[in-house]
Amino acid sequence: MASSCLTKSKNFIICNLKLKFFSTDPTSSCLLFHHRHLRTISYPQSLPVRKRASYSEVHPAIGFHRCFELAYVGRRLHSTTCVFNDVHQSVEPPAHQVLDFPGGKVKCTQKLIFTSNSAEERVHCYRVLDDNGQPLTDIDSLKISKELAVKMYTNMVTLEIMDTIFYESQRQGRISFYATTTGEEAINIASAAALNINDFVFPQYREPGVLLWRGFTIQEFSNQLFGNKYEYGKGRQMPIHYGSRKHNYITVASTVAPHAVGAAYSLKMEKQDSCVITYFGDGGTSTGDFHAAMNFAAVMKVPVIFFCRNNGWAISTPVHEQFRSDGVVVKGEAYGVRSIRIDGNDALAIYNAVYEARQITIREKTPVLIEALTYRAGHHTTSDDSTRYRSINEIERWRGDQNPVKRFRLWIESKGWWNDVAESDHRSSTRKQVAQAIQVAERIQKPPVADMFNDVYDVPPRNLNEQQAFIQKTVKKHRQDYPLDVPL
Ligand SMILES: Cc1ncc(C[n+]2csc(CCOP(=O)(O)OP(=O)(O)O)c2C)c(N)n1
Repeated sequence: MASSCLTKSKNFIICNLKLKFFSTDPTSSCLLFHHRHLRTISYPQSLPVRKRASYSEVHPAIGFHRCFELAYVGRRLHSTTCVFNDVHQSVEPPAHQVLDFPGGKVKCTQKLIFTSNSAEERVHCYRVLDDNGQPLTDIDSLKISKELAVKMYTNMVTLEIMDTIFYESQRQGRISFYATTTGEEAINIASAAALNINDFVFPQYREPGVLLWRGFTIQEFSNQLFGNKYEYGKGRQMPIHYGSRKHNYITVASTVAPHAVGAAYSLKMEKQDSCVITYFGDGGTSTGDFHAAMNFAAVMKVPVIFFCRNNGWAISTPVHEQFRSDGVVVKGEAYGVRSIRIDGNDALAIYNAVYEARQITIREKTPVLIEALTYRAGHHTTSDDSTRYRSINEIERWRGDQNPVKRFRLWIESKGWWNDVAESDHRSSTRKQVAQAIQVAERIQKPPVADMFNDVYDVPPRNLNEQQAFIQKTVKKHRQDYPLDVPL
């Protein structure tokens, strides 16, 4: 099987060309990992077996290829058993004692073995395009049309341009704050492309591309960043906290997962044919909320896609200081959630994985976890300088060789769907649109101060009325200290 390697945080992860979500059904015969002492797939009844050897005993001489083809080749192989053709003898394995436990029957073992805490063999990473944008497998079966592919690419470029210009406008002091999505353009756009507009999006904050894909205009983005009166949050939020009811995009609040699971649960109760997707970073998985949400979703069989953008860093904390596990994907297994690790810089891999996850979650009314390996190629936000805690070489490598936009461009160019002229036309018209939208947004009046006090209570409580009266009095008294374009 062809495979390639993704270097991340000094460890290698093997890239896998097969789209497989780990099953969490303990009765499934394709399970490699469920009962650690037992591999049901590996024992053809006709094959007499006396000895079952651990993976580490047999690797690499025998049995290796068989294990390798499976989607999951994680640390648990060290405590599981492998079949190999030239170690078969004529004695049947001893019958297992079975513990009839309330959570399900468990076979007993006489081996005193603790599971390993080190992931020497890491979970494979699903990938379709290689670093040069060439397919690693037959992708005609994907049925990605020229129209869809070009739309995905142009949206990625638009996002890139928005990031560049909005970031600069913060540097010029025109807006107070910004966070780029640099390096994660494919995650944003390809995941959005695989969803349906009826699916609800619960973003973290680095997913504006999902909203862009759904039709939020550059003017709407600009209005939010400048906090003018046309901004849907009425200027109550920091820049980048976008939200749009008509696009089923819940307002950014840096919240991780439980509210998304609750919404997905209600979709299930209402028997809707749609799902919820919730995005978060590797750092977000260190919150208790992530774990509560995963467990609730698994137990209540909730149609939610947990999409972890594992971009290597949570502000200045690298992933190896975030968790000791093999990333995030293995946590899905712990909670009984079907899971997959994918290359987050390969738009086609992301599209396939989200498309399939959506089918699974709606059809089976069950959660799915996707861990997309990528890299935060920009600073955390405009409040950060990432060169203080990571090398410029590391950043440059991900901006260059691993750039998801470049990789996808190589693919569409090789299909004859894109060329230099189309590229330069799209870039120059998008730059103009963003620049113009900023100029317009900047000139629009701010929302009135009164908007800070309305929309929550039908009848505002006394303390809010008092606060509103106090602020009006203060602003009137010190008019020169407050912006004149903000009505009271
Ligand atoms: C409970 C909580 N703790 C801390 C923060 C402050 N904070 C905001 S973003 C962030 C880093 C999150 O990193 P990650 O989830 O990996 O996402 P990324 O920024 O890398 O996309 C932190 C610590 C927060 N918002 N909430």
